[in-house]
Amino acid sequence: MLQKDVVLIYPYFLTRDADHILFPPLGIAGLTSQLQEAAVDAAIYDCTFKNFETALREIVSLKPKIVGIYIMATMSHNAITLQIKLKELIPEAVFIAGGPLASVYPAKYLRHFDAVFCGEADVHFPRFCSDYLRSKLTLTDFLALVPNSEEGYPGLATIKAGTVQQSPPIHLSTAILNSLPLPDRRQADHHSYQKFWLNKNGTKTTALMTSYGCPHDCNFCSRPIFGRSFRPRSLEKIIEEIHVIRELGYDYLWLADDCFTQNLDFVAAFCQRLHLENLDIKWSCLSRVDSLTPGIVQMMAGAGCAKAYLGLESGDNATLKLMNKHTLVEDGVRAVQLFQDAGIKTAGFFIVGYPGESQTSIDRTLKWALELSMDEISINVPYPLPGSKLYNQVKMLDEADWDKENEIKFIYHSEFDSKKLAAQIAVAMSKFKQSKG
Ligand code: B12
Repeated sequence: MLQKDVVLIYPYFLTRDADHILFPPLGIAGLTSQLQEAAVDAAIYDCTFKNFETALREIVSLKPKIVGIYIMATMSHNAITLQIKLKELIPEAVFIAGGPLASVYPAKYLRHFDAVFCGEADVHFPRFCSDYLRSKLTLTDFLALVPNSEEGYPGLATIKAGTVQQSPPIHLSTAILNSLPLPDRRQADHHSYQKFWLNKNGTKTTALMTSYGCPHDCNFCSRPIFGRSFRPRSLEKIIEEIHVIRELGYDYLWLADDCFTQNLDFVAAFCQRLHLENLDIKWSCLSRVDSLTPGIVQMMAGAGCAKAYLGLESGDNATLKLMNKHTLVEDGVRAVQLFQDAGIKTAGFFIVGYPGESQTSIDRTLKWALELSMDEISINVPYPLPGSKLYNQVKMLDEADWDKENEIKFIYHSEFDSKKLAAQIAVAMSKFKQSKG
């Protein structure tokens, strides 16, 4: 393998972790294109289809000067183990962490990494790598010249004189986001990803972002990277990216936006354009249940939307209020009907055991989840992600760890009995499966 200046690692191992949904990582693909545009030789190392030992050997063979590791919930242990082993094998390399979990716990990851980039790392992380590599300085000497302010590298956290120093992260403007090169999708193992999806549901699915951020403030949600400022991408860029995706052989898009139906003018423009381009591609998206119109849902169907994932959360208006969801049960009923009428499949997310809700509210939610006749449902207990209001509201268990997948188990001190709730959820899920034949 050729030597690389920067290697960006996605520390997810299909062989070691539970199998569910897989996509080539988009964040590090974007950063890689930006590094390449800045004439920095960069590679993506996606561990998904590798085993740990092969990954270590192949990364070391690239002799990177900078190793960047993405960290989100469930990947913390893998990321730290990789960093420790790689540091033994390539001690001269600089190790940098980024991504959603690293962004909320920079001090924790600075115990292992030389630096953490918090929040949106576009533009500033590639600039940091390029400046550092060109400087020929040691990292300590280079960092000594960097101010801890927006004039330095927004989002950069390091340890200086024994204390954590950080430049506050910033949200990039729509104009800047639209000026970025498309993510480098060429390096992904498309054969393995497509084989996985064909076996799973007969499609060849990959992820695409059409917008960033969500202005809503649901208490259980954390928005560690893109925050509350909704920024749609330019349609030109989106369509160009879908052409690339089609050329790579994919036929189905998972729109990974925080909330795709946030701005209905944008949704309408996207659907019109997709329809005109005749790209012959189906897609799914995540939608809120309020403010939809029959017209927009029909346009989505006409443009290839095959499934909408709806954040229904609770069948009880008082609980929706506790969640600060700003929707009503009636909005949910209407939204499910609109999608069903348009021939779009529906999947619903429900939460039971929310702090402060009653047993009657839980029973109502479980009953409602079955009554809606959706195509897929997912029911879980709250999962307070760091950065969410819920996280600050509850007392986390000492053993709560972000490596565990979201199983039906409280990771905080709850007033509900998790075994009883898990049994209730199991009954509801089994009735749901029976209803689907
Ligand atoms: C697609 C997606 C998935 C996919 C796969 C992830 C993937 N391949 O990217 C699937 C559906 C499998 C998934 C599953 C889960 N997900 Co998810 N997912 C997303 C989603 C919707 C989009 C990710 C994406 O592509 N973003 C677009 C790119 C451009 O952003 P990015 O990856 O964050 O990259 C930017 C920065 O983070 C940074 N950066 C990224 N990598 C690096 C590396 C370095 C070195 C540096 C310096 C910077 C850096 O720079 C990038 C550009 O600004 C996000 C929400 C979101 N809007 O981002 C949630 C999100 C990442 N998921 C989340 C969660 C909780 C989960 C689950 C645990 C859910 C569950 N309960 O089961 C699972 C576990 C996954 C697993 N594999 O173990 C949380 C993570 C929270 C946290 N604090 O870690 C998020 C943020 C959603 C949320 N609001 O809570 N997810």
